[in-house]
Amino acid sequence: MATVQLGEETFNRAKLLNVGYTETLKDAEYDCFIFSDVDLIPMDDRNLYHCYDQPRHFAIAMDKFGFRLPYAGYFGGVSGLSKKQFLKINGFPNEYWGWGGEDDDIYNRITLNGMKVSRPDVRIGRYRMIKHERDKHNEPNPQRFNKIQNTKNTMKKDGISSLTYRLVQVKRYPLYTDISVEIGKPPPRPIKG
Ligand SMILES: [Mn+2]
Repeated sequence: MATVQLGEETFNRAKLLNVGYTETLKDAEYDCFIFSDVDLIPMDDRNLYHCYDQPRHFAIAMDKFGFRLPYAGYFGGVSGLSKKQFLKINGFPNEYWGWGGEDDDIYNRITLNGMKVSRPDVRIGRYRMIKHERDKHNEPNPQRFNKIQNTKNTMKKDGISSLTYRLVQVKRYPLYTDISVEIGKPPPRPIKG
């Protein structure tokens, strides 16, 4: 399943992943979900895409970070959760607009709900990222530092339980389904002064 955000509003990665989860379950009763950025190519076929007894972080050694984990709580790129693990954390946050922070929020959700992140060996969890410039409409989110301090308070309300979107197009191909959605825009920010 590939999910595409229509329109010209700020990009929202985690909300699109929630859409992917929801739409996938309309096809069959899947119990394991692998969430991958489009630009990450796994380099080692021992990095097995299935679910584990704890939420899995697969992309732990990306070329752009010198094939190392950039920091202990990193959960970006490619991850995998069972349906049970996903629901335990109320899915992913819908309110991270623009680049950054949503993966840290997901990491917080996992640890705050008494789970631990599972990872492959660093020699196995290697990835190449297809080189790209910063995408339009995906500027760094200046609210991200503040928001990841508040996961404990926000995760119960903001997540799969509060997900809304409008399905616009579903295109089925032999190996994947392409989904285009309208997911809205960030709330207006109060003007200081
Ligand atoms: Mn990238």
